Amino acid sequence: MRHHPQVAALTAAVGVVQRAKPGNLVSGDAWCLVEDESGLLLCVCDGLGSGEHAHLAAQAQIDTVRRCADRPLPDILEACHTALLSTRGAAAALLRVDTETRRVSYAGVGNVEARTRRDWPFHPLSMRGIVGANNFRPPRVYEADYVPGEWIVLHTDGLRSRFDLELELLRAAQSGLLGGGPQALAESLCNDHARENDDLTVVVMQLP
Ligand SMILES: [Mn+2]
Repeated sequence: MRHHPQVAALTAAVGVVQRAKPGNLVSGDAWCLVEDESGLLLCVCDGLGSGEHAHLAAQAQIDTVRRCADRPLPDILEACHTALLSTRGAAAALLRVDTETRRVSYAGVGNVEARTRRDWPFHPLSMRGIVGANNFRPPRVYEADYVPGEWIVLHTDGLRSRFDLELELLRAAQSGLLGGGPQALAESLCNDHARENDDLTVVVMQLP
């Protein structure tokens, strides 16, 4: 199922593929993109397990991110942790893109990952833990400068993480696929690297 309702009005180029585990009506993954004057905030999350209860945890995460979007990343995740205590919990990653200072920052907990090109010295890692579980601690925040046009992928564990973004971009450029922008790359990553038996969310962004 493709799903990119918020994307049309944005200056950032974003591609998204999201689909539920086969046999499930709802996905336990969720994502959102919030835009303000100074930039963008992207969240991708994966409610524990799958189905309705995972979906509820992921929606609580997204609701909280939208409500707290102007706060520092660790504060947003703390607020999410509180909001998710009554749920199963979720893995979550946040990416802030400050388009004025051309800085990006990332904070992640659990099995949601960010992938970047080798040449860009920004390789943020998600910390162990679950938002909404007792072992939660606010994660480390990774920051870097960026040049407009740079690529980043955030994905849940419905996508195998053993791909090389640099290589994928090179292949996509050579085959003409990159003319389709981030959406074409997101679909290609899913075709080649999706796990069969999990919810899947892949967000590809070309930074503005
Ligand atoms: Mn998952």
